[in-house]
Amino acid sequence: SGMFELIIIGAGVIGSSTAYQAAKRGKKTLLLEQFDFLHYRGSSHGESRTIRATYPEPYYPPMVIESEKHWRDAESEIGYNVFFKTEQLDLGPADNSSLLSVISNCEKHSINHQILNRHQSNSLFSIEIPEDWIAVVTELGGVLKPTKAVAMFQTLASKHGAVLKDKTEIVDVEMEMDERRGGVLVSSRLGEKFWGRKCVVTAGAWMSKLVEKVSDGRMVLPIQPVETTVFYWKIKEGKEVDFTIEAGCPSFASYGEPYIYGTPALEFPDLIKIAVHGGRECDPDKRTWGAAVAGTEGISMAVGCLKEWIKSTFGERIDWEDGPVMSQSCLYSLTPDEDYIIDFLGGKFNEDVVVAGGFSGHGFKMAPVVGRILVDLASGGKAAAVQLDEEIKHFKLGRFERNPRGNVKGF
Ligand code: PYC
Repeated sequence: SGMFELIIIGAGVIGSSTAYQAAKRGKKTLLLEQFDFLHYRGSSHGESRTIRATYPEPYYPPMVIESEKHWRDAESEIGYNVFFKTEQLDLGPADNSSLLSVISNCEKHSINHQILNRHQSNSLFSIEIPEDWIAVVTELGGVLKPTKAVAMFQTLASKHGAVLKDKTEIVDVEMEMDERRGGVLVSSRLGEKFWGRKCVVTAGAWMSKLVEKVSDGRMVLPIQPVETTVFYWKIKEGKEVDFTIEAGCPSFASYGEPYIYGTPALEFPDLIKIAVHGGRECDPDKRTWGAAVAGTEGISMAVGCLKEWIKSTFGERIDWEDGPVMSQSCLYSLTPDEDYIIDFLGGKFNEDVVVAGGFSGHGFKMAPVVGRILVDLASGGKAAAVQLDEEIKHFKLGRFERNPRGNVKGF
């Protein structure tokens, strides 16, 4: 078959938004997925993801601000919403260095924010914090609907002419040897071959395995799959407080130890999502589900922490005594510094293969801007990388020390 300008391996939110942006720019695009589209085995499924512009690192807020525009553009094009906006409330000890950096980044990037003491937090949001804590309110927060958002990008990509193919596991990526043809050859387990000018690998928790395989063991990306579990808690009946977005409930994060976060009641009536950022290392192809996960020590510790936190923060408005009423699991792809990897793969692939992964549990919200960057990089090569340097310099593979075999060292 003919040559695609861009082949994208992995149809989670990053790959799907990349396919949308590439196809919209008129590029002949192929989006490949190893399982069924919209499957529940990776990091892009489910009912809610947080969006917030509050970051301790100065380089993420502009990416979130740009993403908001792209989220709204895609919504207008498809005709439904995937982004439910509300305020973001970040809580923590008044001297917490991450929270102080969040505040200085709000100042730096002109993000409207207000700093509240415990009395103001309690009266404005019915969220109680300790005496020596503060709460930072910003206007860009809320919830993204993941499965719906990925379906949106796939539908739009297809509308703009992209070819979408699922149940296609990729086992090899090679450079085309015939110089007149050029480009990259991508092979599936079933023996199909796809030919592209450029290739972008957005394989989520499978990133490291896939790159190791296609580089014949020479390149090992430091991306560790981690299984996390989110919990839903019952809002007690008959209480005056309304935890919906319509009633002004914010999305929230607590910069204590551990980092706890939550989103308003939206996806399930009378339930609120409150969870701990973190999880346990796993092999994405050998997961234990359900009861096996629920029985782990990590889960009981997380639930214990959450009960204490909910009791002191929301008191009797949420039923913490009986524990969560529902849980769902999902994968993170952690890098050692929890910053993303967005770079050319290098080696024999030079600039023809671009990798994007290691989103470390905080990438969903930024899928639109990452998609834009990936299409820029894949189309413009090294010259584009120079132009984008300010945006991508924190995401380069070179930051991980290389060992003598040329591998990128892990943890
Ligand atoms: O990006 O806000 C976030 C987040 C919270 C928990 C995991 N990721």
